[in-house]
Amino acid sequence: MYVKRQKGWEIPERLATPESVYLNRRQILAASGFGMAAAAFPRLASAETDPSADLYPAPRNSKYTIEREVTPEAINTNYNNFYEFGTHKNIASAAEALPIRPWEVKIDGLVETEITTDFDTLIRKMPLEERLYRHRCVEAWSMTVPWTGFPVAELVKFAKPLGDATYLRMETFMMPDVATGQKQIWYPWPYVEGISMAEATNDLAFLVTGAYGKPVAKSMGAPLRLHLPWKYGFKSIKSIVKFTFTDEQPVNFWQALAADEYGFWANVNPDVPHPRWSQASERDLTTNDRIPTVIFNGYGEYVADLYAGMEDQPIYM
Ligand SMILES: Nc1nc2c(c(=O)[nH]1)N[C@H]1C(S)=C(S)[C@@H](COP(=O)(O)O)O[C@H]1N2
Ligand SMILES: [Mo]
Repeated sequence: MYVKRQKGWEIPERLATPESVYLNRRQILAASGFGMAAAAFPRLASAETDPSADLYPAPRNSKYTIEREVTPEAINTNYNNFYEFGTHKNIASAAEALPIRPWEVKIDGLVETEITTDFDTLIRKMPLEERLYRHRCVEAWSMTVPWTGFPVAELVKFAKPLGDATYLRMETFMMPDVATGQKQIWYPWPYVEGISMAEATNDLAFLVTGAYGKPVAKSMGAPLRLHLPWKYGFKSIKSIVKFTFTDEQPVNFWQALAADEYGFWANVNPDVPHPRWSQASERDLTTNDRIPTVIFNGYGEYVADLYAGMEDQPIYM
């Protein structure tokens, strides 16, 4: 059979887990006798009553299909970094306490007019699509996620930033009574991240509202999180409540905590080790295999240009 040699992001669809595996997960669970699925997975029940549930599944953008198998939903929703709910990976049940409605999103800073909008109003103004993206954590594990969402560029268009805005700063909720990790005062809460305007308007930069064909799980950053597949995972801030357009480079959560280990740009590069470990390879959570890490996590053709002439800056930490 003739197989066309393809670029990293255009690997054949057949190599990705078929949609039915996750879109029909509920049917599969029911058919296999897991009639108590809603009790075993309380999130499935809440996803059904989510006011945005009718928006899923969204059409898949076939430009972003990839070579790896989609990571099973149960792994993805139960192996998380979400320090607001604990410093370990097993935060899924604690995160269920997060109230995600009503959810206000504020847009401020260097914009024509400040906007405060309800999440459900915002999402219905955005063109939702599904994309398969690789995710590479700075801790050297990775997974493949069927996200649903819209390009950050669409949010930028909606926000109408002023010409002097050069960065987009994003902030997570602050609710220490619910997210008890936020009571640990040695962390610089709330979680903050930032990207340049050139990055924000790059087509790959994606605001996530869903995953696995339904509203995104709380453990994965409901109702609105970022995903930047060419950067280390910590850039992909969860449960966003505020977008601020600014002319100052934001200091992110991990930078504020340990600037010698975590930088602003954080682009994936196997040849630039973290001060305490190698970045040359990663553990794929889907297969548990150790696989080589690729520069820009394999998305260089989209984003390498963004960093031309910036060799004097720490773009890989
Ligand atoms: N608000 C917030 N966002 C966050 C984090 C966090 O602790 N808090 N962890 C980051 C890190 S280190 C990673 S790897 C990803 C993990 O996303 P996942 O749990 O959906 O895999 O979220 C990122 N976004
Ligand atoms: Mo991470």
